[in-house]
Parts: sequence; C-alpha cells; structure tokens
Amino acid sequence: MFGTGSRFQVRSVPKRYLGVLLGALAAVLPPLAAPCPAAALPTGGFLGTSFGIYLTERLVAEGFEKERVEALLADPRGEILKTTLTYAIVYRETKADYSHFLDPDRLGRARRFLREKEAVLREAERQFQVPAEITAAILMIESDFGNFRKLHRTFNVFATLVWADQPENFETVRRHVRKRVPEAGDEKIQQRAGKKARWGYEQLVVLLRIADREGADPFLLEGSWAGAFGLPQFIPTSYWDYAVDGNDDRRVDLFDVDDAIYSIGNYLKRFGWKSGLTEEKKKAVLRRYNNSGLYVDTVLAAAARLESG
Ligand SMILES: [Ca+2]
Repeated sequence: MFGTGSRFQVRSVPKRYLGVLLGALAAVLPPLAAPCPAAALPTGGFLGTSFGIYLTERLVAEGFEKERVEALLADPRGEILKTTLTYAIVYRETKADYSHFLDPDRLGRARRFLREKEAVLREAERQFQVPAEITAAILMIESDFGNFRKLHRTFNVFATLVWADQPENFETVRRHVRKRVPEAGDEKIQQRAGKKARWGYEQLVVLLRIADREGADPFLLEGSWAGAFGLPQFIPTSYWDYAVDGNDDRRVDLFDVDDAIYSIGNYLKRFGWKSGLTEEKKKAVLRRYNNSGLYVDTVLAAAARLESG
C-alpha cells in the first residue's frame, strides 16, 4: 500500500557545516532585535532526543522490537510537522464550504468514474448495499478520485501529536495553535494536546502494525495533516478494522480504486447501512464516516444528482 522503497533508509545529511556557517555570521552581524525567536521544529529523525527516548520506551513496552524502533526513530525522514501542530491540536469550528463539490466539473468527473468503474461499483453495491452513487460522492469529496496531492508522511503526523503533549514542547505548541486560534487558553491547549496525543499514539501503533503486516516502510505512507490517507481518507484504525481487498490481489491498498470502493462499502455497512434506510438513518451512518452535517448533506446531494443522470 505504500509503494515501493527500501525500509528504513538512512541517508547522511551534511548539517555539520551549518553550525560553522551560523557561527561565522554571528561574529560579523549585530545581535537581532527579535524578541522571541521561534524554536525550530525537530527534523532529521528523533533518536537521541528526549521524545525519541520516550517513544522508544512506549513502543518497546507495546511489544515492538527495540532495534526496529530505534531504526525507525533514527530515520532522517522523521520530523515534527508545523501544519499538524497548527491545525490538529485545537479545532476552530468552521462552516466548511462543500458547495464546490456540486459544481459541473466535479460531477462530470464523478459521472465518468461511475461509467469507468461500473462493474466494480455494482458488485460492491451488491455486497454492501451501498449505492454506487454514494461511494462515488464520497470518493469525489475525500480525494477527487485520487487526484489529490499526498502532502505529509502519516508517521510524522502521529509522531507530531505525541510530541506535542511533552511538557517541554508546550511553548512551541501554544505558539503554533495561537496562530490559528488566538483566543485558545493554556488549559484548553493542554487538554486538547493530551487528548490528541492519546489518539495519535494509538494511530501510530496501528500504523506500525499495518506496515509490518504489509511488509512496508511506514515512512512511505502519505496523506493529510490529520493522518488520513488513501482515496477514501481512512485513518490507520479505520484501515485496520474496515479496509478490505477489492481486487483480489491479497493486499489492502487504499490508493487502489477497487480496494477503496470496497472499503467504503464495508465501512458503511458495518456502521449500519442497508437498503431501504430512511433519510435520517442514512445521515446517521454517513456521520460515522465524517461527523459533519454539511459533509453528509453534500454526499447525499451529490449522490442524488448522480442518480438523476
Ligand atoms: Ca487489493
């Protein structure tokens, strides 16, 4: 599911010259007047940092081999993500605008998708009773049928959430959160950071189990700043519990369209979707996919337009 690539590659990064260069600059430049220079977020791996030690202890206690964990945390691709710190710790309720999903271009792409994948969609509909148009609407909104950019390493998203709950990182976390939510108080930030860290750690553990099962490099899985990945934008626990193999290649790859179609059907069925549901029951099941009334209304509106041709 992660594409190809060797596991745990370690590349040397010539950072040792940077300190020399900065030292030379400091000698010739006057002191800067910046009142509070921003602490740089960790990059280049976590091994040897207090966060790395903390995460190693927890993952080893979880049953992962120490050598494997240390190799993972030594990987230079490990970094703390600014976007996740800024957006994922404290939410600001916004009225997400989904109306652009109902524009003719997108609906045209959805109609083409329904034609091109008709056989798979109808077979999935038979198995899970989720109409093809609902599946197409979800794929359209979640990832535009895969025409989205993979932005963030999923491992780093969850590592960031765990890192953000370390007391020594609080000042940094607060600065990033307040860029987006200036009124967020310390107590709220701490409380949210704790909650997100518990959730992020659970996701990180499942991500590593998925990587083990699929024989894949966990750093190659990429997705949103919130940790969702693949065409249907599942998080690791949703992948683990509900993703299924739709093309019978014995792999569950949410970047594969057939697997994505079947996984959405399986997810919704497991949360109670069946044929003949009332509109209210449909909404309740779809809220289990994304807990937003606007999202649910947009899925149903898009599906209704697709059904009408
Ligand atoms: Ca498959």
